[in-house]
Amino acid sequence: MPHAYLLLGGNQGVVPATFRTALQQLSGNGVRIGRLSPLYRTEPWGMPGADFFYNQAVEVETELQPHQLLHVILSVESAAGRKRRAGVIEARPLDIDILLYDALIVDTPELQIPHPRMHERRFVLVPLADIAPSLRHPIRGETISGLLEACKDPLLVERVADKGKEQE
Ligand code: PH2
Ligand code: MG
Ligand code: MG
Repeated sequence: MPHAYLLLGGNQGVVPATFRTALQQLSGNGVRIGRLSPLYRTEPWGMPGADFFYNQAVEVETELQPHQLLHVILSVESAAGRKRRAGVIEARPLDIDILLYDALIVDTPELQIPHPRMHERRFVLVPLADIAPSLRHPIRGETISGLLEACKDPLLVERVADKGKEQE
């Protein structure tokens, strides 16, 4: 079965609980949940003054094709109360990004895989390196731990607890 890696993010509401609900909804919709990184609190990237985020990386297995997976993800995001406004990055209860899908490269207006900015962001690479350090980026040819070592992002990424089972 194809393997994909997702990044959960959010900076509005009780985010750890939102992540748990999201994982249940994904697994009820053809997405088998594999390894989970610890949960991290992360400084907002490209959103000066915004609230800190929680981020968590998730390994999944699914027979859904990338665009079908995106469709499921968008419905889980909107069930969590996510509203989207075109062209604005704003606070959100839940964002689920497809980082990698096997070694596939997808480049369409609505979906790009690998996630085009993943290698620039410690809030992606730190949790992803916890569950897939030796996975190779299909375009850059580098491993996730190699990308993390080379990453110049100075923003804070702080581990809060294992597996999303922390106190809230
Ligand atoms: N997501 C963004 C923009 N900035 N910063 C952090 N720390 N975590 C995120 O998940 C995040 C972000 C766009 O989706
Ligand atoms: Mg995102
Ligand atoms: Mg997104």
